[in-house]
Amino acid sequence: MTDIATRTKDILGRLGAGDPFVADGDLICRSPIDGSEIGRLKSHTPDETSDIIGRAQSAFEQWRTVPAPVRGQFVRELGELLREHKEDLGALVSIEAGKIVSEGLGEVQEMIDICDLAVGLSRQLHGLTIATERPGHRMMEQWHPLGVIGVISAFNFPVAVWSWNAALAFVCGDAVVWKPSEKTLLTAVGCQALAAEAGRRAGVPDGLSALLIGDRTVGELMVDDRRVALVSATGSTRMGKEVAPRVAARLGRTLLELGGNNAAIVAPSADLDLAVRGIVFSAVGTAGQRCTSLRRIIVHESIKDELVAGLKAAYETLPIGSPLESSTLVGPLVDEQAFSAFGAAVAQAQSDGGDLVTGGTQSESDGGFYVHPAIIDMPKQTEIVKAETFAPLLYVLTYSDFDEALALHNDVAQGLSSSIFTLNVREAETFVSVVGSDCGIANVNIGPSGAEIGGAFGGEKETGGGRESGSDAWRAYMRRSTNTVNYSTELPLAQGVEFV
Ligand code: UN1
Repeated sequence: MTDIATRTKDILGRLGAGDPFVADGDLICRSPIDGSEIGRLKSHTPDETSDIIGRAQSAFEQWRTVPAPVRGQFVRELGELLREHKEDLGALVSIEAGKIVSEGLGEVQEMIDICDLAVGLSRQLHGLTIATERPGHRMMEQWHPLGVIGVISAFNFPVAVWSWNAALAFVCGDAVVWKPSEKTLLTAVGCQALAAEAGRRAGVPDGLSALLIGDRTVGELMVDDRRVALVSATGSTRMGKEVAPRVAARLGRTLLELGGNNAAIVAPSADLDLAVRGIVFSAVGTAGQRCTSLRRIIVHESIKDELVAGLKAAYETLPIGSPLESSTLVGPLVDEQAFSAFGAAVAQAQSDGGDLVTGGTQSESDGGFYVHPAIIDMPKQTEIVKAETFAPLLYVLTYSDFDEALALHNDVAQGLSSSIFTLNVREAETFVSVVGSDCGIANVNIGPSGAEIGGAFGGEKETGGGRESGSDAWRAYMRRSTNTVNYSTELPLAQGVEFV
C-alpha cells in the first residue's frame, strides 16, 4: 500500500467507516495526487438501490411526525461530529478530490456552518397568516416535510454539497438518499459514517440518511424512482439536461446546480492590488474546479496591461504540487479527462487568436495530473470562452465602454456567479441591478467564488435555477399547504358567489 492509501484507511477507521477495500469491490477509488489506488467499493445492485429508497421512504414516514426542533438535534449531533473530525474529513477531501489542506478544511467548515444554520432553522420553518375576505375565517399556510430527497453530488465539493442539501432536508423532516460522484466515493463513505453515528445518538429512524454507491445506472434508478420527491443535482449542465427531463417525465421536482462561466469586470477605478488578489483566488483556487471559479475577466482597455502584468507575476510564483504540502496553492486536476480538456481548451483558444500570457503547460508528475494555471488574452469572446472548462484557465477580454462590458458579461449560456471590481458607485450599483449581471450571485470587489452559506446559492439560465443553503432555500425541501379554517356558523363564499 502507498502512504496515501494507508493514510486513507486510517482516516476511514477513525471516522467509523470500515475498510476502504471491500470484498468483490468493482469500483476503484484513486487519489488524484499520484493516481494511486486507495480503495475498492462494491456497487449497489438495482434491487439494493430500490430497497435503500424504500427504507428511506419508511424512515420519512416516521421522521415527518417528529417536531422540527427535535429533528434539529440530529443535525446538531452531526455538526458536533464534523467539528470533532474536521481534520480527518478535510484530509480525506484533499486525498480524494486533490484540494489543498486549507480548502479541504474549509469544505468541512462549510458543512459545520450549514449544520448550525439548519439547527436554528428547525425552530423557524414558518408559514404566513393571510387576510381572508370571508368573515369568521382564518387563512394560513403551513410547510410540511416533502419526502425522500435524492442528492447527486460532484467530485469538487465531495461532502459539502451533500450537507447543504441534507442538513436542511433533515430539519425539514425529509429522508436523504445520496448518490455521490464516483470520483470521490470514500469521502462520501466517511461522511455517511458520521451521519450514521449522529443518527444513533439522536435516535433517528433507520435508513433516514443513505448512500447509493455505483455509476450512472444507479443514479438513473434514483432519478426515475417515483418515491424520490425531489432530485437535487449538482454537476455539469450536460448532466442536468439529462436528469431534469427524466424527473419532469414523472412530474417530480428538481433542484439544479449546474455549470458556471463566471466573470469579473475590472473597471478603470478598480483597486488593482485587491483585484489581482481576488482574481487569483477565484481563478486558481481549487485548481479552477469550483462551479464558481473565475473563468473570464472583462477589463477596461486603459488598465488592461497593468492588470495582466500583475496577474502574470502572481501566477508565476504559484506553488503547484501535492495538496498535502502546506505550502502548495495549486493541487492536481481530478483526472486525465480534466487534464486533456484543459490542454484542448488552451489549444483551441490559441487557434481562435488568443495570446497565451502565462501557464498552460501540463505535467503528469508521479501519476497525478498537474497543470500551470493559464491566462489567455482573447481578441473576442469565441465559443471556447463561452464553454465551461473545469480547470484553471482564465480568459481576458477587453472593453472600452461599460455597456459593452455588461453585454459581454451576460453573453454566455451559464448564469451562476459574477463580480465587478470598481470604486465607482454607479457602476457597482448598475452591476447588481436588474440591468446588470444576470447571474444568481453578483459581487462587488470580491471574486465570484467562495460564497458563505447564509445566502441562497445557485444560478440562472443553464446553471439550472436552483437555490441551496441559506436565505429561504429550505422551502425547496418542503411542501406548502394553504389552509382556510371557518370558525363561524355561516358559510360565506369567496368572490361573493351565492349558492343556496
Ligand atoms: C461548487 O463549486 O459546486 O461559493 C460550489 C463557493 C463555494 C461553493 C462552490 N462556497 O465557491
